[in-house]
Amino acid sequence: MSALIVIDVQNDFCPGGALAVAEGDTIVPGINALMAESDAVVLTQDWHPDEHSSFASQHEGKSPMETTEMPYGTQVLWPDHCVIGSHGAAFHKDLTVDRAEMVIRKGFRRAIDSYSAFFENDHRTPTGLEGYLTTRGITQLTMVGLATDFCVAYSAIDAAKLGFDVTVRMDLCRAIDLNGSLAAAQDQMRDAGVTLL
Ligand code: VGL
Ligand code: ZN
Repeated sequence: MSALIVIDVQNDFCPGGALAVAEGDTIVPGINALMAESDAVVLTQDWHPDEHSSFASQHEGKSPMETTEMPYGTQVLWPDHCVIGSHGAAFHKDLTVDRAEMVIRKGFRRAIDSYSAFFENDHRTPTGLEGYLTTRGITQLTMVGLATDFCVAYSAIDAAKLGFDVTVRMDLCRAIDLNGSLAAAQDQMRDAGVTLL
């Protein structure tokens, strides 16, 4: 059994959004088409409380795209984005959300960010998605969405480490590409055994 995992296709990651990814909206029609060919569809949704610790606004003297040290490691500080219940946190209006059987929200604990759909950024706290997929007998995953070099890459690497057969459709992803993060993410995905198409 296979599943299509659609990562964070939300208004804040599309042009006009708070953390806009260039061309983030252009992948929506292709993702919708791919849903029709998948046994199961899962959507992820970045979902932060308004004082989330990944927001630069919560750190005196820090600007977006700078980093800080958190108990779980180095964290990039972002503009405020995907605040719970906001328009920015909603899915892009053209995404076919009705086809999804599962929506997994992540990043809802103030003190810790969660790029991956499987584990929060401590690489330890599970989101529950592994159990959902496993109990449904799903072993093959195709990943698409935003952003290639953060939430897609972290999700794909964790999934491969957990033993899923993982393919990332690069044509249906778009990247933030902060200081070479796209090239680094591609290398790390390949090293983890992820197929990049
Ligand atoms: C993401 C930065 C912060 C993503 C989420 O979806 O890639 N990036 N929160
Ligand atoms: Zn976020």
